[in-house]
This record gives sequence, structure tokens and C-alpha cells, in this order.
Amino acid sequence: MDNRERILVVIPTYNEAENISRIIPAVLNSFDKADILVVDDDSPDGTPEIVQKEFGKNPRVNLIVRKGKKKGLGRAYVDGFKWAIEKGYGYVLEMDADFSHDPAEIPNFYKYLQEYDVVVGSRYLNGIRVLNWDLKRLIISQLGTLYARIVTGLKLTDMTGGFNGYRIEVLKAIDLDKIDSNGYAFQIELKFRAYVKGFKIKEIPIVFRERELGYSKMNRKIVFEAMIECIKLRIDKILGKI
Ligand SMILES: Nc1nc2c(ncn2[C@@H]2O[C@H](COP(=O)(O)OP(=O)(O)OP(=O)(O)O)[C@@H](O)[C@H]2O)c(=O)[nH]1
Ligand SMILES: [Mg+2]
Repeated sequence: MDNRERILVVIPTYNEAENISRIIPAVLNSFDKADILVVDDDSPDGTPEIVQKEFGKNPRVNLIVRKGKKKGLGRAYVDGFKWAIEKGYGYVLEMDADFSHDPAEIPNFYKYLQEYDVVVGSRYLNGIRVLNWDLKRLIISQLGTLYARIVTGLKLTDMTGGFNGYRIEVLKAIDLDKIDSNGYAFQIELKFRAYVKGFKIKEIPIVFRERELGYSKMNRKIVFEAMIECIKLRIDKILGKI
């Protein structure tokens, strides 16, 4: 099958049993050019088994289970991107499993990817569109983006978001094995590497809704990792390593 006109929605999962059986049909129904790849880190709550049982016969739904220890969001995405390249997809979209990102936006990402290499879903473009966060979380997120902008020099309104589309050429041009970060750091690193390579980036407004089911895997370590990573990226760029 020719996948060049199709978009692969890569959904990393760790213990998303409450969300996965609803998010998959929501994505499939949102856009007929979208296929799904779930990249699961061997979730003990049965997430991969649900995908297998409920969608195993659907050719638009694919699953990679990474056995053993939880390896983190960044590595899950890298495995997903390599799979997309191998299968000849023209476009890739990153999306969370927890309904924080609205599948109804997928056609809009696809539309902008006809013109731009990277389409960044921004919660903070021309206003704040975050639902059900307390003020503390919002301030941390805004400070995170501000810090990442200053340190890396890439001026996006949302540096840490995880709802982003990439043309496959971008993912082919980036040395995926060099990416060592996870969590928020990973989202910053990928955007930054695309920017340094000169790809055209477009931000589009998205609404972010706090998850209602399951639990967050965000923690202090992930925030700290992102802060260090920004410095590393800036230095690597100055040294010409990126
Ligand atoms: N494969 C894999 N997926 C992960 C890992 N950590 C998180 N995820 C998935 O990545 C997505 C985002 O993680 P969340 O825990 O929702 O992180 P967040 O959106 O920053 O935090 P909340 O807003 O509190 O939900 C979800 O679909 C998670 O299941 C991991 O180590 N491996
Ligand atoms: Mg989430």
C-alpha cells in the first residue's frame, strides 16, 4: 500500500488502559488518511492487550510493545518514527493517549503539513487554551517555555507541547539515534533539531485538556532533564555538532 499521502499518528502509552480503547476510534473517525501506531512500554495494566484484542484485525491500527523496563517517551517516539519511515508514510503526528489533545484537530495538522515541514500545536499562541489546570501548573509550563526560548534561541510560543506534526523528510534528516532525551526535553530537542536544519515551522492554536482518566507520568526529574537539555542543545549548536 502506498502510504505517502497518509499520516501516521504515533501514540506512546504507559498504563493508559482507561483511555486507549476510546482514543483509537476517535482518531480513526477524525480523518480517513490517518493510521495509528501505539508504542507501549510493556504497560502492566493491560494496555497492549486491549489494543491487540479490540483492534488487532484493523489494518489501520498498529502496535509496538517494547518489552522490559519502561524506556521513556522519547525512545518510544524514536521507535515510532523509524517505523513510519520504514513503512513509507509521508507525515507523522505525535499525540498523547489521554485525550489532552483533540483528535478533531488532525485534519488541520495535515492541511498545514502540505505547506510546512513542522506543525507545532501551541497552547499559548494568541492566548492561553488550557483546560482544568491549576495556576501552579500553568506557571510552571509557561516558565518552561520561556526558559527554553531564551536558552535555545528558538522562539516558539509553546516549546514543550506534545501535539506536533512532521513531514517525513524532517525525521529522515534528523539523526534519530542521537536523540537522548525523554519527556519535555524530547519535545524541545526535536523541534530544535528541525529548526537548526532549516525546516519551515508553523505554530497552530490547539486546546489542551487535562486528563480525566489514568494518571500523569510527569515528574520533577522530567522538568530538570528538560532544563539541562536546553543548555546542551545550545552548546552543541555553537560547537557545530547539530
Ligand atoms: N511508551 C511510553 N509512553 C509514555 C511514557 N511516559 C508517558 N507516556 C505516554 O505519553 C503520553 C503523555 O504522558 P502524560 O503522563 O500524559 O504526560 P503529560 O501529558 O505531560 O502529563 P499530564 O498532563 O499530567 O497528563 C501519554 O500517552 C503517556 O501514556 C513512557 O515512558 N513510555
Ligand atoms: Mg497527559
